[in-house]
Amino acid sequence: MTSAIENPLDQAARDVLLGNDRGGYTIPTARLYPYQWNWDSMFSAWGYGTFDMARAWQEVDLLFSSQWDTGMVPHIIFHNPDPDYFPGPGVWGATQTPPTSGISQPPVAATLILKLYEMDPKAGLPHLKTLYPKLVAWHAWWMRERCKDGPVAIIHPWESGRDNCPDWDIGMEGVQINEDDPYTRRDTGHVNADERPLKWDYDRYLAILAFGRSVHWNDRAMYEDGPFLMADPGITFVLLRAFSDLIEIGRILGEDTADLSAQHDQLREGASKLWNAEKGWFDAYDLRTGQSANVLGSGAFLAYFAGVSRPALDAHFARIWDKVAFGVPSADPESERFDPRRYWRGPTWPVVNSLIAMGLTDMGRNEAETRLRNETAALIEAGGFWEYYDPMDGTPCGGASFGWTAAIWLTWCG
Ligand code: 9YW
Repeated sequence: MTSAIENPLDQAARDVLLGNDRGGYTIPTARLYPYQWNWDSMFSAWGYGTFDMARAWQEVDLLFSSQWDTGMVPHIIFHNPDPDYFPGPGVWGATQTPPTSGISQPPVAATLILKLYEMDPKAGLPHLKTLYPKLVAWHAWWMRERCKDGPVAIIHPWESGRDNCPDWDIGMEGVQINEDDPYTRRDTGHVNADERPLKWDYDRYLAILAFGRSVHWNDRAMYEDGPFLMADPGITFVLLRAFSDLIEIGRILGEDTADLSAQHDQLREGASKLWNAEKGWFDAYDLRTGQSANVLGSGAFLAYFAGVSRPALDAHFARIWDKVAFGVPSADPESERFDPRRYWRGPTWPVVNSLIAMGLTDMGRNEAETRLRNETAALIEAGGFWEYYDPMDGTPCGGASFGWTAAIWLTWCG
C-alpha cells in the first residue's frame, strides 16, 4: 500500500485507527470515548477501507450485530464497561448483551457501506447482502418512530450527534432537571472544560436519559411523553441521502426498492417542513410547542449532502463561511451564541465537512468542494487528528488522536 511519495500523515492516520482498535470495533478516542459509537464506527470503517477491507467490514458487521428488534441501531455499544465514561450502561438501564444506549445516531451507514462496496465490490458483496435487510429495518424504524411529523425528530440531543448545538436551546429550556440526582461528569477530566457542553446541558441530558430509562426506551413513550422532541435538519438530510444510497444498494442486489423510493419521497416532502422562510434556512423546531429554533447550524448545510439546495441557503452558506478561516462552522459566527471552541456551538468538524463536501461534489460545486477539502486538510496538517477545531484560528480542540478525523484524512482530504 505504501509508496515512496506517500504523505507521512497517511501512516499517522492509519496508526490512529489501529491505536483506537479494541478488537473488532474502534473507539473514537481513548479515555473520553472508550466505546463503539455508531457514526464514528462507520467513518472508521470507511478509513479502514483504504488499507484493510476485511477490517472495515468487521467494524460494520459488529455495529449491526447490536441492532435492536425494533430496527434501531444504537448510538453507543458498551462492549467493555469503562469508568472513564459517564453515563455508562447502568445509567442507561441497558438490558442488551453487550449493553447499549437507548437512542440512535445519524444514519450515515447506507452511504458509507455503498462507498466501501464500490472500493472493492467482490469483497463487499456478501456483506452488502447481509446488511441490506438490516439497513432497510433501521430506515423503517426512523420513518415509523421518528418521522411522524414529516422530518426526523430526535428525542435526545445526543441522538443528533451535534449534542449542544444552539439548534436545541429552546427544547432544552423546557426540560425539568432533577436536583436530587447528583452525578459526576468524566468528560471534563479528560479535555478542557471550556471546549465541552456546560453543566446546564448535562443536567438536562441526564434528565431526559432518566425519563428514557423509566419507560425502558419505548419509542412511543419517548415520542409522546418525553421531555424533549425536536425536528433535526441534520439527521433528516443524512437519512434522505441514506435512502438514495440504500435504493442503489437494493438495485445492485436486484431487490424491489419501490417501498424505499416511497419512503424517500415521503421524507423529502417532510424535509420541506424545516424550511424557515423568514430566515432563509432549514431550521430545527420544537414539536412540543411548534416554535422554530431560528438558528442556523451546520445541520442545515447537510441539505447539500442530500442534494437539496435553495438560493437563500446558498447565500447563508457563503456568508458564514466567509466569516471564518477554516471549514464550515457548526454555528453561525454572526450569532451571539457562537462560541468558536465549545463543541457544537462554533467549531468546525472535519467529519461534517466531509459530508457537506460529498454533496458539493454531487452538485458539481467543485470550487467550493476544493476549498472545503483544502481548509480541512490544513487544520489536520497543522494540528494533527483532533476532534474539532476553532474555525477562526485553527486551534485543535476536544479529544486528540481522533478516529473519524483520521478516517477523513485517508478517504477524503489527505
Ligand atoms: C457523547 C463520539 C461522539 C460523537 C458525537 C459527539 C460526541 C458525546 O462524541 O457525543 O457522549 O455521546 O457529539 O457526534 O459521535 O465521537
